[in-house]
Amino acid sequence: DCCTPIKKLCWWHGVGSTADFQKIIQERCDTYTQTIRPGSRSRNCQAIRQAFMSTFISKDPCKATKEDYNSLINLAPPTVPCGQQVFWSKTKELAHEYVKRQRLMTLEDTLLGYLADGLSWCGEPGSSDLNIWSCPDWRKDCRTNYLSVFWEVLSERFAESACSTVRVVLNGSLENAFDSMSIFGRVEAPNLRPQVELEAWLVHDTGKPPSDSCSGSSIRKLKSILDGRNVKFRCMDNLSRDQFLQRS
Ligand code: C8R
Repeated sequence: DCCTPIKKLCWWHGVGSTADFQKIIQERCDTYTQTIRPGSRSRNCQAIRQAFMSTFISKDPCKATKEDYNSLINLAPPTVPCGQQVFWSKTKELAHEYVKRQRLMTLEDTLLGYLADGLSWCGEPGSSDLNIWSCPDWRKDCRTNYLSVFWEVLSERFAESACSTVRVVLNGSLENAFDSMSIFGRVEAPNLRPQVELEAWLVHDTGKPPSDSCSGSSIRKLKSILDGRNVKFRCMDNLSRDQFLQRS
């Protein structure tokens, strides 16, 4: 049993909750609302922190539902101005570098994405504490854990709100630059609205030949998901990381 109580704590296969989780959420929220986006409509960081905690505290860490996150997401929906949205898959650091140079935004540039980036959290039934020892792993324990469901539901809302032209930065150094099991593949691409235009950029490591291209089977798969939703698609390939960042 993956959840044998030892010292009343469950031992899962994933990393435990980030130390000082609440404090980090509060501090990041204050920084975001006061320094990073001071123009954004004023948000109550104490209420956001409390709403975040109550999504998972005292609950079975394997029984997260999208609904658990509704009230939190409604306090700070992950929307960005039309035409500024950037998705990524297996290119997190590059995508962030890219948006910094442009007036563009990833999910981590919205409040909830910024708060949660790089953190881990889970609770346990019958306790008001976070489990700092371990949290369920997506593969080994359960898919319906709070961390996975958070990114899925936040990404879904982010994709649903897309308008005009949006971009995705894909990793051209992988054999399959488009992964239909990734969050971009499972959640974001299938939730783009009709009439949105998606521009895919396949970017490979500088100094190496690309491993996938716009005519490869993984991108054809992406195209077919989008065709089914009437989403327009353009694809740019054979760009090294340096070329991509320079033209941006
Ligand atoms: N998105 C998903 N996951 C995110 C995330 C984010 O913004 N930010 C973080 N830190 N994570 P991957 P993908 C964490 O396989 O599956 C959105 C989560 O723990 O390289 O295609 C974003 O809008 C998650 O399990 O990419 C982006 O467009 C991994 O990082 C896609 O979804 C995902 O890493 C990226 O998700």
